Amino acid sequence: MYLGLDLSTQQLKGVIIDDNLRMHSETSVSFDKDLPHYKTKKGVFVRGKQVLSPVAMWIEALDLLMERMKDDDLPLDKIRGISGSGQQHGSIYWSSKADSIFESISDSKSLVDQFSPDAFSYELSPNWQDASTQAECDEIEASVDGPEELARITGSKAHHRFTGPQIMRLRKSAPEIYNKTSRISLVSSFLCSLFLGKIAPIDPSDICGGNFWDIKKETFVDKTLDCISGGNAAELRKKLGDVCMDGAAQLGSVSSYFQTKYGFAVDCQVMPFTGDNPATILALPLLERNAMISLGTSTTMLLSTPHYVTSPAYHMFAHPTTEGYHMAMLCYKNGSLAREYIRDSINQSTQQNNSENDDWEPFNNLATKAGPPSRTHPHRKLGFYFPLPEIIPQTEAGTWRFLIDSAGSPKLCDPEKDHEDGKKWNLPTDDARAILDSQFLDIRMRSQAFFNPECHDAVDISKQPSRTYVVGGASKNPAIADVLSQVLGSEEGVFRQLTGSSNACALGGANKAAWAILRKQGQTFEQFFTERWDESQWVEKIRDGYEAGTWEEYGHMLGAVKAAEDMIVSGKV
Ligand code: XUL
Repeated sequence: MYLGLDLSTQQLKGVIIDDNLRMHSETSVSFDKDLPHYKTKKGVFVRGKQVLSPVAMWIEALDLLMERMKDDDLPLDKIRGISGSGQQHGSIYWSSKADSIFESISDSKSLVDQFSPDAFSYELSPNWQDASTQAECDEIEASVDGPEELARITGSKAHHRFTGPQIMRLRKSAPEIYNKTSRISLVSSFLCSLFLGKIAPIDPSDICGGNFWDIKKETFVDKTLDCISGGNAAELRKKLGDVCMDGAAQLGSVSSYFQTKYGFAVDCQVMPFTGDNPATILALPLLERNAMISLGTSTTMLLSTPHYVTSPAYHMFAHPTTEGYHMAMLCYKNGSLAREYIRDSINQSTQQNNSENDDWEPFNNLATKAGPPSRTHPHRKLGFYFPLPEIIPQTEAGTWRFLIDSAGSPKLCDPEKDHEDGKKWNLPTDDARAILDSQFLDIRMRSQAFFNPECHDAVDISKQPSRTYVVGGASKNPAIADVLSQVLGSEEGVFRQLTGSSNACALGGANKAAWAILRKQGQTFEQFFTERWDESQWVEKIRDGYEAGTWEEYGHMLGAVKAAEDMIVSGKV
């Protein structure tokens, strides 16, 4: 058996799988519900633009999760390997007492009572939703000649939530805390440390979420470390510790605390933990040109690719398991919430329902009836709906609707007033298709660089995924899945994950642990997984994917998407 953990924003989850990577059990602890004394809302405290979580809550959650697993008689004694994941970018600040606390840990007391508060120089951990570090981002980008260059070296431009800007803000706003910090962990390596019984190294993928790791050279970037640390790169490098470049490294046995208290075997091994997104791509054998799209509160597209193609518009990470590969990620803040606003206004306007009603049928009917765009029947529309400030394209909150003229140029439109080729924008009915088209067209526009990078023809069929896996709540909505397939294509089809889709990150961690223990010499994670993979048990094909003609018509919209987004970002609308 193999154990995979995931320390996410609102929950700590644990899954156990067997040798064939089949799910055995799923257990979870919800922070707000199960640990209400920390008084978090959705797992965090919001203080203006700052978003933070109490570290003690996570430690207490771990004992609670283990107790639940033990109470359920789960075979903890049969677990041979442990790995897992954590929300990306968060940082944990250890004090100089941490090492001795790890060494003297006793099973007669809880973990939280032994670690908190003395093992930490800061009792809070900045969360990925934090948006307080614009000044730090500007300085870090300037330290390497701008966002393009920072993305080229580290895989991403500077982002508010990234660990580097967060450490820098803490150093500037609370230098006494920074100076008292002897080590800094990421959420993933922090959770790994608790199992290992000492501070664990960061893994090759999660380290890429800090704006301080050179992906190609596999070293820290002195220039950004220098900027973040205020001129003492060497000291910050020491605080961050080693990066373990082997995702399957056996770091050591699970600590005696877990052996005695929960019955883990003496030789149960702990492997590096990774970020939640890199762990998600390990929930399936995600091969080259396969895409994974998560349609949740936010929308995320993940790809495994040998091509290292960078841009300030998205993220590249080192692959968590497979040498020579990278994980590309598009991360949109406005996913299902934006779609729900339109669904609600449609329901209100048809007087069928009130805003409490979450019926998708009227929205779906309108989206389906509108059909895909066509150059010969020019009613092409694009709509950008950002109730929250958006990451891609980076812009403030707002709504923008465009009519596309016959030459393919977008014109900002005032709904129900402006006309283009005799067509106008009907509110709110036209919003249904427009939001789906625009959300998926943006994914297509930005991800095409990874499919056959030598080819620059946007409507060459090699510029689409070979297959797409969809996960998350909205993947069950048939109209949304239809539009997604029509826009993005996918030669082999669009598939939905059947098991473990709500625990994909924890499952990916467990799969990684199994691979680390069971792999044959030189066997990659994908080879190991494919050997055990019975497709019909794991995924269901929900759409054919590539639809000749339609996919090309959408390709002819890409220029308009780029032009419309440029207008929004530059304010020239
Ligand atoms: C990725 C990101 C989030 C977190 C939390 O860059 O910020 O997806 O990993 O899930």
